[in-house]
This record gives sequence, C-alpha cells and structure tokens, in this order.
Amino acid sequence: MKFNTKVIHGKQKHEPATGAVMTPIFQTSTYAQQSPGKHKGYEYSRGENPTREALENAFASIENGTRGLAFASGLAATDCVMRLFNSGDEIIAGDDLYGGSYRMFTQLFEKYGLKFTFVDMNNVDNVKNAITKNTKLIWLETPTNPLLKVANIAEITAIAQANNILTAVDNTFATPYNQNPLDLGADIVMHSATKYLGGHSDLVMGALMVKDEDLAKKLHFIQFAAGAIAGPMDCFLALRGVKTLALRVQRHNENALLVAQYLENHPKVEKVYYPGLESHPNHTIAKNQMKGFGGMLSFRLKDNSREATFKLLENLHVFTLAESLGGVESLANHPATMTHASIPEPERLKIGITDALIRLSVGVEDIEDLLADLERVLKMI
Ligand code: P1T
Repeated sequence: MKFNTKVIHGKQKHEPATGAVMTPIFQTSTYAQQSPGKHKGYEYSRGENPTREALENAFASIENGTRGLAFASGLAATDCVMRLFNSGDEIIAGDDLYGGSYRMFTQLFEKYGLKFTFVDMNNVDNVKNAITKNTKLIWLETPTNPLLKVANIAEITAIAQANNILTAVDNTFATPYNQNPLDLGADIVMHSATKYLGGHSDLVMGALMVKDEDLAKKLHFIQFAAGAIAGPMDCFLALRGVKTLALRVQRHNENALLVAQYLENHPKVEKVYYPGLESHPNHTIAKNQMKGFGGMLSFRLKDNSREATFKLLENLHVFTLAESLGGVESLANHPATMTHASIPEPERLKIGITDALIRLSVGVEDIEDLLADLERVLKMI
C-alpha cells in the first residue's frame, strides 16, 4: 500500500457490529463481561478502547511500524519512552529541542538519576564522542524545533546499533509523509500528534510507533500502567485528521518553500532557516532522507531589536501569533518568550534562540495571502 492509500486505509477495518465506515467514538470507560474474565477483548478503556485501537493501527501504518500507541499529549509519549530507563542510564539528545522536551529531561528525569548529554547532532562525531558504557538511548529531533537543524538519521542509528543503544526520533516537524525514521534504522518514532497528524489545532495528543514486538510490549505496558492515554473523542478527531495528512502536507511543503524563498530574498531579512533552501547547511542530507521539507521555518530580521520582532508579530493578520504548529492555519511564534522560554537564557543564546528569532508554521492557505501578510508587516519595520 502506498502512502496516500495508507493514511486512509492502513490497518483499518470497518466497525464489525454495524459496518460503520468510520470507527465510532466508543465513549465508554468499561465493558460488560459474561463471566469474570470472559469478555470480548475489552475490559477497561485505559487498557483498550476500539476508537483508540483504530487510531493506533493508523499510527503504526503511516510510520511503517508494527505497533502504534496514542497518548494524552506529545510529552506524555516522550515520558513513556523515558520510563524504559533506570537510574544511572545515560541519554544523548540534540542541543536544539522543543523546550518542553528539554524541560522534562532536565527537570523531571534528571532527579531520578537519568543523565542527559546535549550535543549538536549535525556533526556525527559529537554523538560518537558522547557515548559511554551507560548510554542507552539517542533522542533525535530532526528537523529541530525551532532552528530546523537536520541530523543524518541513518548514520546516527548505525552508530547506535553498533553500540547496542536505542534510537528514538521525534518526527513531529517532518511528518510521516516526508520522513520515516523506522525505515532508516530508528527503534522508536515519536510525534506530537497535536500538530500535523491531527492537523486542525483541535486536540492535544502524542504518538509512538515501533517495529520491534518486544519494545512495543514494554511501551504498551508503560502506557497502561502509567495511564496517560488519549481519550476516544480525541482519537476520533485524530483519525479523521490522519486521512488527509498526505494532501495537507503536500500543500504545507509547497507553501513553506515559497515563504522561505520569499523571505530569503527580502532585504530586511538577515537569515532564513529552512532545510529546503540550498543555503541550508544540511540541505543535502535533508534531500536524501526527506520527501519534502515540511511546513516549518524560522527567520531573523536584519533589525535584530526586540521591538522590530514584536512589531512584526503583533501586526500579522493571516498568520496568528500562537504557540503550536502543524494545523491548516498559519501561525507565528516567538520561541524565546513562548515555546522555548523554559530553556535557561544562556543555553538558548548559545544555540541561537535569540530575541530576533521568529518561527512560522506555514499553513495551507493561498500563498498570495500569506506573502501579502508578510510583505505588509515587513514594510512596517
Ligand atoms: O504539546 P505536546 O503535544 O505535548 O507535544 C510536545 C512536543 C514534542 N515535540 C515537538 C517537536 C514539539 O514541537 C512539541 C510541542 N511543540 C509546541 C507546542 C510548539 O509550539 O513548538
């Protein structure tokens, strides 16, 4: 099955009782049993729910995995992965990450004895040099949030495998339409399904996808035992979102490339971060491991004052100033004060998340309206 078919039909079946083409919202916490322990495969909705099951099957299918798991948020999915490890275990992560992932690693898990080393994954030697006998996981975000850095997934997973280390890839920015890390050797794919998988900014959800059955069992046990599952109504919405993923991401890819090219040629713009631009330092790697370059980009103005940046953000009309990304509508974000405010300032500045950095989630509107919105605000600066 190819991707456009998979998002609609992958691992899906019609609802057996009625033949309903769309899996209904099974808004139930529990299921009747005929005799103690004798039931129809469903006992309690933390463990299993038919709407969640349909979505989890779709998740597995679109990332070429055997098993998908749906969580209450992207961070709940990441939390599930971290619970695989024990005190003393070490994790290597990229130095540019969603601020909430960084906050979870440093403020929640370090106190339980996990050790995190943050390295620039553009250079594979940095990953190699950070490996110790205690390293158990490489946590990879590519492209990264918010600087759109691209790491070579196949090269890093090969190093990990040679050292008996797991690799997990946060594939939120790329989407499964553009990039499939399990096919490049990763063990776990994570998504904030809040973003492109849901696609309509109407839910908060996380996803994990895996190929290996043993690993799937361990993660499923944690999902069940820790309990951060996605509810049936959200699962229904996400399943509906996934069906148009391919169509939406094609347009996100096209629009974001045009916005990136427009900004790169604008005299008031200092720098644009988008892996689809030839000027991007990892454009070649991105071209090799991605089908398209995604809907996310960041840029800096030549006038790097906070005033100029805020003026631009406050005056956009078609782009909405808001956290999050990956919905059909275009959003603008100021990482330093919004999504990445939980990263201590010296760390932020070291990697380039300055006050002048603006992040755009380019939606699926008409490109002429998006460019006109940007043209208008750039004239004001
Ligand atoms: O918000 P939640 O569904 O819990 O997902 C967390 C998360 C994980 N990974 C990446 C790459 C993310 O971008 C996010 C959430 N990010 C935002 C809310 C944001 O605006 O960047």
